[in-house]
Amino acid sequence: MTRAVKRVAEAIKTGEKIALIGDYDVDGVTATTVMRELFEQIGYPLQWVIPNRFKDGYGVSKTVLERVDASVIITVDNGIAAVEPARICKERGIDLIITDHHALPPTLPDAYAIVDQKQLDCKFKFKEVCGAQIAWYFAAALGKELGVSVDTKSLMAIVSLAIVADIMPLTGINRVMLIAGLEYLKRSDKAFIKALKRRNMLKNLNSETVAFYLAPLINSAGRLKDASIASDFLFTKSESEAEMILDELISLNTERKAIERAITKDALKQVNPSDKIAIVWGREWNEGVVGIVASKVAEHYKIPAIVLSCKDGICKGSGRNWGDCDLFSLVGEAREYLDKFGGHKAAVGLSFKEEKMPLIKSLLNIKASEQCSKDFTDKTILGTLPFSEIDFELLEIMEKFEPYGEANTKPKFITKGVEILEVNEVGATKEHKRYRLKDGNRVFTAIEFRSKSNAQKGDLCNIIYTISKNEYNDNVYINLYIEEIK
Ligand SMILES: [Mn+2]
Repeated sequence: MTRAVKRVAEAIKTGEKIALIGDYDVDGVTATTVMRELFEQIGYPLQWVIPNRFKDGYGVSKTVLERVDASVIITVDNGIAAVEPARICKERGIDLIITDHHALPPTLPDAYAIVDQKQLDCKFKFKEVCGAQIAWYFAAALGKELGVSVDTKSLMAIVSLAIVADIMPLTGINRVMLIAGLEYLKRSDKAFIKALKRRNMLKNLNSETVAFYLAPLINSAGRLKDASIASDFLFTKSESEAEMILDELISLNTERKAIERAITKDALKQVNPSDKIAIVWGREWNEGVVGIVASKVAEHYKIPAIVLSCKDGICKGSGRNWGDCDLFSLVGEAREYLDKFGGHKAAVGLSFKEEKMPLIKSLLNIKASEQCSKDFTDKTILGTLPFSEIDFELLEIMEKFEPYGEANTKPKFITKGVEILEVNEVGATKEHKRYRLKDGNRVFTAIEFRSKSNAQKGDLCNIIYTISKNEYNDNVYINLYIEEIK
């Protein structure tokens, strides 16, 4: 970090051109925006590029390098595997500064500086942080090096989105930065927050609304079109511009959902019941949604899943973990057959030649059966709970442990022998169900999203669920969210 910020400070003092290369997911978009804000605060021009998923692919590539004209290039949320681009930079006399958080490949790029907490000799205590957090530390360090005061609170507000979206464990520094960041975000006068509020689309700002609502919205730009739109959304100081971009993001997100639904349907059909890892593919599936489809397949079959889009003999895709596997080390077993590979325990990105598919499929299935335990039990279930124990006091205790997310999941409970008083299909496509459930003499309303059960009125069931407080017309209600009913 010291070497990196000294070089950038020198470039600023001597008036060199500086370029930034980001990434198209929420983490990369956020990290890019943090750096844009930083350079705006410093008052120095920054060229910035977020690679286009469809035209450029991931990370520093030849096409991206063609678009920048600078003697110093900084990467955020990518670069740790950029061996070839680093060589090209060196050849052209460009000092490449890599800031990344991903796991280290066997060969590191020959860059001017590498800032990645996963490096073995790195003393930074927290090993699971996201790219935007590394960018934030970079911003603070550069401000210090230049003797300029940087508004790190405003930057942390944006970083909080990435901590949730990049599925960082919500423990240690991540928890601290998330709580503080969300607080700054709530109080901030950022144009995109105002735009969301004006549309009545942001009643609560917490880790759940970020994960389920804000993150998909921001992601939709890179998945379908170009992630630069999303960075502009977070960056703009103009409310009218923020509202215009918001309209575009909303329509991209709607389109994304439709594409994703169609591909998920196809993908689910390809999985065999005996598979230990689902590896499914389609001809020219939209590369922007394969990651989400992978998490849907993983969730459905409760095994790790890789979803690939194949075109011109090359398959590119994303994997999502399930259970207690380490997906990065699992898929790493097939490294010799892969052209590109990167990621971490929970998610990977990869590409390989289509002809290698059968080989990779069988190899990873064998490795998965060895490395991923079959009797994975959901450690987030706290225990059984009779309805008589569900009250506002319990909710208050649960609120003290917020924000919930990865490695600090919202507690789930089991109640056995619950009677179904009423069941209704709800939602535009009737895919969700609303129940009235009775246990002892207490009755609660429960929601099951994307219902998989066919439990009927009058049945006695066992349920796994989380508890939420909902405010409606100035009244406060307790609702159950059903994970499983059977
Ligand atoms: Mn990332």
